[in-house]
Amino acid sequence: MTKTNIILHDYHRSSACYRVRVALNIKGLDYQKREVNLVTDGGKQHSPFYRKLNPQALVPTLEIDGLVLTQSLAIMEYLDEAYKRPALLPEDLSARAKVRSMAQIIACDTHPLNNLRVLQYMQQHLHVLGSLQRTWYHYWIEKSFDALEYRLEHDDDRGLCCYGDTPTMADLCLIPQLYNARRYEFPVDEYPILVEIEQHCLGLDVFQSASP
Ligand SMILES: N[C@@H](CCC(=O)N[C@@H](CS)C(=O)NCC(=O)O)C(=O)O
Repeated sequence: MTKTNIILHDYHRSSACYRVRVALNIKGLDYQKREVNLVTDGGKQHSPFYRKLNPQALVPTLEIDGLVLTQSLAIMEYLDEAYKRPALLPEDLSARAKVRSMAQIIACDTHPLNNLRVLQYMQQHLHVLGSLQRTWYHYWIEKSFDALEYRLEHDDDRGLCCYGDTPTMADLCLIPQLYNARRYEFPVDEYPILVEIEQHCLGLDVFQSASP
């Protein structure tokens, strides 16, 4: 059997890449990393070479035997469909919707508001920087973490992870977002359930070897 050739265009601090690194680890897939440094020389994501792969100039991009995939949620879904076990989504239809909903709270409604290009735009075009930028950053994390903490507190399906005792896409989005929150000195301790899930996940090899 020929070996699958997998290349992850990655930046170690990117939380969207972190999601995909954990997904690849859970699936037990070997892959090569190609660093796309988002900071040096104005950001390597803007290079003509990289923009051909990913015209949005965002990481991650995953190449699998020449197939080019972008958008971390789409990549995780692809991996979950192509490599069934261990699964990143539960079997049950309504449970799958629940997990996707938690993942999207982070990936669709939090992370895009605090992304590097948003912060750079605020700084360069709107002259919002320093503590004002931090206020913005914290505000959007708070909105989502409040909602997630509440949901998980009232959800009987919660276990060691957001759903049950094994990591799903919800955890793959939450743990990197907690990493970002800590980086920007957001008071995560106000969210005991999220932190408990984080502690559990960070004890697992699949997260440890993916962490920034
Ligand atoms: N929705 C995209 C978001 C990707 C994204 O925003 N990546 C960030 C790093 S976490 C990035 O490449 N930022 C570069 C920039 O803002 O210029 C995904 O989930 O893959």
